Amino acid sequence: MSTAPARTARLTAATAPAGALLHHRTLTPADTGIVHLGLGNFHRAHQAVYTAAALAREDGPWGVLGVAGRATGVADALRAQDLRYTVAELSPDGLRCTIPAVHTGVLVAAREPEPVQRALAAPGTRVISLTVTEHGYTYSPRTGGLDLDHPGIQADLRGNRTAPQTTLGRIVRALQERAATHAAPVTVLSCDNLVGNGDHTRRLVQEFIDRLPGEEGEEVGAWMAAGNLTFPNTMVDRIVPATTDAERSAVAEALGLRDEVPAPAEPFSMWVLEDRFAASRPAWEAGDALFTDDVEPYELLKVRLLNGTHSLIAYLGALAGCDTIPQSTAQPFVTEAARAVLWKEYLPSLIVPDDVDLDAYVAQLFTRWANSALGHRTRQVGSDGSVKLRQRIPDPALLQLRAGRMPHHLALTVAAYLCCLAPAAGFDPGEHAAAMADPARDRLAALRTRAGGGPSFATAVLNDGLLGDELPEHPAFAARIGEFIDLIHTRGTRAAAAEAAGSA
Ligand code: CS2
Repeated sequence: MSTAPARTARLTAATAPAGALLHHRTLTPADTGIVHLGLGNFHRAHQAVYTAAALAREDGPWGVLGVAGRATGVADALRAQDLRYTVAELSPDGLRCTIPAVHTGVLVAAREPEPVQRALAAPGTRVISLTVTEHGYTYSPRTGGLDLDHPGIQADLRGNRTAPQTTLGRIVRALQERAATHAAPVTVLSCDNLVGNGDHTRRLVQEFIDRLPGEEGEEVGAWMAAGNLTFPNTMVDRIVPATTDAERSAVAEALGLRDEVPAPAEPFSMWVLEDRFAASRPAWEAGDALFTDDVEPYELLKVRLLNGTHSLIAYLGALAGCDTIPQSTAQPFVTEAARAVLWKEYLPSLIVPDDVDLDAYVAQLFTRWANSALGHRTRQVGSDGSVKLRQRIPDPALLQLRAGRMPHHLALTVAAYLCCLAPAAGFDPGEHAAAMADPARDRLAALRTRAGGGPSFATAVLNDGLLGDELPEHPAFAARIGEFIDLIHTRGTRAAAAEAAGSA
């Protein structure tokens, strides 16, 4: 993996430079208070950094056991590095390296299911946190409930308690164990970009329990109803790309040490949480996390202005041959479309929190997207659109449509997504679109083959539930998406964006 010379020493507990450590306690497995599902870069560059700040301010049992779902690479590299890794903060001003050192262990659920279940059910576990991406919640975009067609969900609803395959299965099976052993209350903390992420997780957990066969769910259901569990809503924000050799080399040069798994991140970071913890929590405010009674306005602000606009930037950019988000926003037509969707179509659906200076927030978004030191790829943001767009598009689009206005740029977002994922025969959306992963790719391709032109394809997709069950009641929206699809195919992405700009 590494491009650093083999003789460069590896980052470990012994070699980690004291000046880069964010706190100075040596944690042991006995300090584990958080079991975190999802060992990706986002967790390692976000929650881990806040937890390090909390530990630097006050002592507490807040070590993190990190659990990867299936991939073994990060977990194995972390074990070889005594659980140390670098957060590589990248901006045009340069590189800043810090080492959170908050992990007390790492596991891979698919490889080591039993220790994972034991850790989730352990009395010392006070917080079960999640960054499993929108896709990891195995929910159906159509209903918002559990995806009952998902083979993992089907297996887990039937399966045993020791080796569940899905995140929800793992959580519920562990909660059953906690209920049976009268274990301490626990907080389930979703840190993913879902609107009302805590409420969403609670609903899915409840539905999973309700669907357990026979009386299997009774005990845990009663335990949950007795208030032993909380699901605070959170808003999380930090742009965190995938690791490449460029970051490995930059870190090796800066620290003089080889880190196989640095987590690149932008300098900006924000975390807003509801303070509803079942069994206490780390002093995350030490890292500037904001605790509030009402996270929703912050979540909507972020999921729509940042993530929603991000999707448009990713799909238009990929179709225009751009590898990265900064390359995409360097195209004037993309920036113009981004401004239009943000100000005219997302913003009217929001109540901006009092402490947010909107102009400054939006200006900062464009600066963040333009961070060329970061190399955030259009294919990363464009992946899993089928579960991401469900969170970003329907409510703002419905608000406009019900007021008699056509949200042209939201339609353009969906059209650009569909052109990336399911192009008509003979249209090449380019390598960046081809590299986007999406659980709906095959399904969309089948709908595309059956449909004639863009409008019939868009209608079929909406009727299939891609964006929930209310947008199909507005056929003009599908028709507009279809027109943009045809325009992209016949006259190109810029022409479609110009048409949207002219209509807005
Ligand atoms: C992005 C997010 O991939 C995506 O869909 O919009 O991952 C975004 O970078 C983060 O939410 C920023 O906090």
